[in-house]
Amino acid sequence: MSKFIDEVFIQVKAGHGGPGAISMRKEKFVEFGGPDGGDGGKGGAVILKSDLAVQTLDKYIPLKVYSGHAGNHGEGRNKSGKNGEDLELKVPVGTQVYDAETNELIHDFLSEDDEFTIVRGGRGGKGNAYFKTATFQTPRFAQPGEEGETKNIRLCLKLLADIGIVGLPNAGKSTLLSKITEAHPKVAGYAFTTLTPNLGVVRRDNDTFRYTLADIPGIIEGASKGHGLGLSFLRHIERVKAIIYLFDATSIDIEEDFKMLQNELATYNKALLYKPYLIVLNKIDIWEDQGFTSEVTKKLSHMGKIIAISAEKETNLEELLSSLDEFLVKPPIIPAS
Ligand SMILES: Nc1nc2c(ncn2[C@@H]2O[C@H](COP(=O)(O)OP(=O)(O)OP(=O)(O)O)[C@@H](O)[C@H]2O)c(=O)[nH]1
Ligand SMILES: [Mg+2]
Repeated sequence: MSKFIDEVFIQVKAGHGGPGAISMRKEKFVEFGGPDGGDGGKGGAVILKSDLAVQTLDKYIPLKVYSGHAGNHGEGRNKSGKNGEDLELKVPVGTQVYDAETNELIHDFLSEDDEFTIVRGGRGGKGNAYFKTATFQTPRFAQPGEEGETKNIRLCLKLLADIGIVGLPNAGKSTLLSKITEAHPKVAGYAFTTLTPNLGVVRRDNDTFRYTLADIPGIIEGASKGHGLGLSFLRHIERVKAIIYLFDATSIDIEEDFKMLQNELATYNKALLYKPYLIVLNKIDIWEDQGFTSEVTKKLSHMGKIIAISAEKETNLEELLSSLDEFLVKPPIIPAS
């Protein structure tokens, strides 16, 4: 199984500028050739680029230094040194780049193929030809080239899903994701089957309208204190437009479960409580008497909008999806000309 690394500290270091050359022209019949030392090349930058094919930060080695190449030396005959090659580092869409020292957000990769130069290469040094003046004909010195910038950064991946599914372990979150998207997350009858977030794409209206859904690990009471899998994965639902609170409809006290989930979410980030949400009661197939479903739904109606489903038996999924559609802006219908 591939790792799912969503946070890493690294150092980025741009290339040193190449030194300028000290050189004097040597020509036949010219007794004193003038200075012709070329400038050094610029150091290579380090550029971060978002790429849809990259899904995690697991290729980054913690604390490793990622460097751009140094610029080449300048040469005689006024030849400039070659610029150092840039280093391009690919990151997943949704990666945020922080200054590791100040914790300031430097850049947020919100779309694919976004490029950001994180450190610039040093300027190449001027060769001695540059320093020649009317009164100073033979400078025998050149600049050494500047050092490239260095930064300690923290890369932090926050998935850009439209809707997040939150619930206790075993509620059926992954089952739901597997039924309404093409994703195939692991499903099993024990707690903490899901260890890292899963993403799936919902395709609506003949694929003219799509949105992404994130299934995250189950949350238990005390998760904010590190119980279960903790709460760090909640960063992946920080940016969703809406939350599905998914419950096992047969659980003893859904209202209590809901309060617990909201408490844990609030401990992580209070803003999560202000997101629009939908309450979904799953596993209604377990009841033989379906009258139970409407009874429970009615009893809990003060908690918000409720939809009762069976993810496994695919009951009421269309009703659920059309409610989810309302959280998102559909693209306008362009009339055929
Ligand atoms: N009867 C019934 N069982 C279901 C339904 N949905 C899921 N299950 C079962 O419930 C168990 C847990 O399902 P998962 O989808 O793995 O649950 P989860 O919420 O992702 O669990 P964690 O990843 O551990 O948090 C599995 O045995 C599923 O087959 C349903 O609608 N009806
Ligand atoms: Mg799961």
